[in-house]
Amino acid sequence: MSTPHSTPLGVAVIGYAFMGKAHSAAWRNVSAYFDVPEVEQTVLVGRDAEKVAAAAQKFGWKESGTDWRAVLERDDVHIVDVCTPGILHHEIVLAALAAGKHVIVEKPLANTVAEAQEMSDAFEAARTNGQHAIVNFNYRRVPALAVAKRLVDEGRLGAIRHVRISYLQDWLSDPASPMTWRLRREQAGSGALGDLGSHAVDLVLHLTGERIDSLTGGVHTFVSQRPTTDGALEAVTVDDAAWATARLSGGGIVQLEVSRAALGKKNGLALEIYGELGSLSFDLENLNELHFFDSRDAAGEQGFRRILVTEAGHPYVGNWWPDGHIIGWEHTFVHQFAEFLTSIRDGTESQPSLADGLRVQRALAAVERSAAAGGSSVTL
Ligand code: SOE
Repeated sequence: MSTPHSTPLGVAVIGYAFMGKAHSAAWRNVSAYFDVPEVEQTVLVGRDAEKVAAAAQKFGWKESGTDWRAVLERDDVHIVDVCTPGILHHEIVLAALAAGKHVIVEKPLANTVAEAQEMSDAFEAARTNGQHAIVNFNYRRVPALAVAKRLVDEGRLGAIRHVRISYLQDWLSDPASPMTWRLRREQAGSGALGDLGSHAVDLVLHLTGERIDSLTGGVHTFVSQRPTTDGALEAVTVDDAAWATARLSGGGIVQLEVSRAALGKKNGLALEIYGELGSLSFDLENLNELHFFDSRDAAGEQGFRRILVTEAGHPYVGNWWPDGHIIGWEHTFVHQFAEFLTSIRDGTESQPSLADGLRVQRALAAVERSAAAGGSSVTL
């Protein structure tokens, strides 16, 4: 039985690779920046005892473990956060819900519709117990996309006519890129379709607030075999790319395209929504910006305006930095400290040095001296 309001809420993350790392950073920061119940990074779980212990220490977890079932029995774990390959989502989520835990699960929810249905049904029962569960469609929480949602909900776009969304990556462009669990149907469920298409479909449904009533679509695999670690070739059993043309319940048309073989695109999520009254466009490569066209602007002054979504009134960003300080700004501090700690470890000179600070100071003082001298030239 969960204890939803006891604090701190103990968290267990299952999986310590890319998503485990990203979720760890989020758990580490969330209570420091947002007014939310206190959380505790109780335990990080993975299959390899040594590797998960090292990751736990690095990412700030109190403990590590290799047995997710044992973790579900603990009273000090209230939230179970599933960052495993898709093949384990169904089993772990059902068990976590049965154990009374709140659940976060990475996208896509499951490898099959049947699994997803069972998980969703299990949650319907668990919610009466006060439990909570989410699928981590994290792009909904990009501030610019939250503003997009607000504009659509306020009717600023009017009826939606077109949605164009593409999510393109290129890490599978090279046929020599090795086999991974993401390329095995039994482990991942599907390829770019589930991995990237799940985000794209969720954004379309979330932002428009409509249903997809019908669609035509396709999938394609460009490279059908890939090298394994021992040099053999293994068949790729998922798609490299997928696409669909869909009709929304309100009559709009959706064009959706996802690929992990779009050379040059590293993590390109682009979205355009065209409505009867206004239009929006967004590109994750410029995630602090939203472009908005309002047909009610004065004639002769119309055009897409760039909204820099960094102000206190915008969703989420006020909890980070003052107006105008983009998200991503905080990473420069981490980078600075990483350089500093590296130089301490390596015995190299730390920079920017105090001498650099002095140079700057001299230049500033020279400006004042020049100003005092009526703008005449001064030497440093
Ligand atoms: C890999 O393609 C991946 O990490 C996805 O699994 C994530 O959901 C996406 O946000 C970034 O790319």
